[in-house]
Amino acid sequence: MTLEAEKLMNVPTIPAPATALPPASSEVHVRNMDQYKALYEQSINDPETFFGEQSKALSWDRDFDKVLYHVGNNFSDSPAWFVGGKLNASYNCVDRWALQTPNKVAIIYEGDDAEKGYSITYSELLVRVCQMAQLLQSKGVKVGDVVTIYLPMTPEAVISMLAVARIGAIHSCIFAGFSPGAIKDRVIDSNSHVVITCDKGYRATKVIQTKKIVDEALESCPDVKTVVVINRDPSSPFPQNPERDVIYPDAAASFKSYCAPVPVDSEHPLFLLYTSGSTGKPKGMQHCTAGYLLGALLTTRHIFGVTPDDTLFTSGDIGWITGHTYAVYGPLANGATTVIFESTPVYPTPTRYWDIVDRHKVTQFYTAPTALRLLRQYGHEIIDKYDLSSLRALGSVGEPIAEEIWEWYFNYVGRGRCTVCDTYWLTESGSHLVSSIPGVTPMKPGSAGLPFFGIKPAIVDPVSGHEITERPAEGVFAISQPWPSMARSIFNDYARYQDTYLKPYPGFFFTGDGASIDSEGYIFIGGRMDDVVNVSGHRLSTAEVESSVLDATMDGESMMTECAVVGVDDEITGQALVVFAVCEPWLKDDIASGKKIPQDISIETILIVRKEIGPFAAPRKVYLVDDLPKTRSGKILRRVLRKIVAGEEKQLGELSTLSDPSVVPALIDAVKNQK
Ligand code: 6R9
Repeated sequence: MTLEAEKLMNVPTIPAPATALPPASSEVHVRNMDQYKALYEQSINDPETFFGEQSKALSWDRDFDKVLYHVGNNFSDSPAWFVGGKLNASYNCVDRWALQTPNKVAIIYEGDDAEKGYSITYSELLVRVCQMAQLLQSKGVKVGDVVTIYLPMTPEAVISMLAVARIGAIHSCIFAGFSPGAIKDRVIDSNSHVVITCDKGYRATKVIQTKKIVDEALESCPDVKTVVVINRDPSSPFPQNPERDVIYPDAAASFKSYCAPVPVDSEHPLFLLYTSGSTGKPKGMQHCTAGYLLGALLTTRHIFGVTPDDTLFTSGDIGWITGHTYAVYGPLANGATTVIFESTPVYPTPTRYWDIVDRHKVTQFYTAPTALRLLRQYGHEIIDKYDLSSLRALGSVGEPIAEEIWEWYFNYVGRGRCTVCDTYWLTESGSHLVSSIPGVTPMKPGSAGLPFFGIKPAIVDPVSGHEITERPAEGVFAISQPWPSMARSIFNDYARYQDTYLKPYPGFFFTGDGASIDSEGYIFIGGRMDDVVNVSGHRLSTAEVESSVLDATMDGESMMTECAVVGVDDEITGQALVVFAVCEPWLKDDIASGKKIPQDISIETILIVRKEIGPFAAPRKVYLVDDLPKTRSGKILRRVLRKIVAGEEKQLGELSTLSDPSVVPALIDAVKNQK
């Protein structure tokens, strides 16, 4: 075990024991550690009985015949959950509450201007979902078709997702920060013929020309025959294509206020969500209906303690899995209220989150460390004037939460009363894998906590591929038993799914992260073991960014012969991207003759990545270098580049595999000279 892992494991339990903290719900579902342990044991040793019982939380159109079906052991063949069952996700999230409590608020919307916020009740939500569903059907959308949604955090994004699910189609949400190139790739890969978008987005007074971005992307997507445009500002024009565009809400208003949901099989795909992996092409992670929905429902209920009386505020965008599971499906499947927030945490003031918690009596607040790091800079005094007493649980997601941020969150936002649920999970897992449970499991700062029901963690030796069973242990974080909300495939590419998750460590589902586990079973996440960089909680593959740099042209000619992208520590965003690029000979000549200035080329490269992938992916710095550190077999040693940027050139480690060691001093000079 490394010193670092040992250090982590010695972190004491925080002074306020969790049992002294209030549970996250007055109607607690898991009451104490003994009950957690008993339920956990059952969920692992007898998942069929456990999840069979838990599945009663969903409404079924047809009961399933078998809880878990798979051939052979573990993951060796696609496990299927709730086989033979039929249900509909939008019925579970909307109808059953609209029938029982029609006037209860389902969605609270907050944008830039708090005065212009509004709420939507469950009965109103049902009408809007039904009308959108019929509009989609009228445009030919059928069971199993993929509909792309490119929308900012608005109620219409939720309505669109649920409308797609209502008719048995599959939604593919694309984060509204993505650029035309990234949208095009995802629309084509998912074979979408229908896209739902809006005229404009609004963030901290900035107006985003959403429709224009989509139009640009769709220039290369001839198969898209319909674009549903949510017209948010009827008073201002936006580019229209009469042959393709359908304007909402006008076009939906003529449909009936109710249409029956289409029951689908448990394993029927509910959505695709594209995420980055080690290789360039983003993967369309495919989630199924019953297992996913149950995972979302149970984690929201048991970890955050959400009941129908609660208001959950998840700041994560619906373009990411956090928004899917904890801003949409989790809260609505539990009949609770969800806050959909379109603006930024610092607009108009850095107290926006606390203001929302206070005004709407938010009971569970869920955000990412990157936002907390930003807000912490403004001091805690500005938080003190808000009444945050409604809060019962605080969630953190996307990256490890550093101890000082954890303490700030716990002390000043939670005021020492709320458990910090450091939730560890990923797009592929569908719902939380590891977290503290308020009032149940004690918190250890630095640790995400204990596994959720049905999650059997394994620490695997990266070299031998064998599970390390002694405790404490450190290695690759894997899961050794199927769980209901795991992604079922990569869209249209099950072989890639197997190669990425099942084959690296046979018998286990590989998460991509390293971790350690202490003698009490507490899990400490170490970070990605592949070439994935986490910028503000957004997963980016270095290969994806590299390919956009390599595709870059200037004056019609390719700019770079090769490049390497690495992630470096960043105070606010957690990690930031740094590019090392080698210019094409013509560009080198132009630089040498003074025709081109290196700074301009660096800026141009940053702009190209912004344009190709999205503003959030903009590299912090582009270094123009003569060569990259490569092994004799041509593999780029990104580790060396990371150390050089971090100023740790004395700790470059083993360099004997480099084909040309003289590149190292040259790189160190380049980084110093291009500060
Ligand atoms: C939900 C989400 C997944 C990657 C994951 C890991 C990192 C997420 C974390 C965490 C440490 C936590 N990650 N939660 N690392 N502690 N509590 O973020 O999904 O966008 O797919 O990212 O994020 O590295 O592998 P996704």
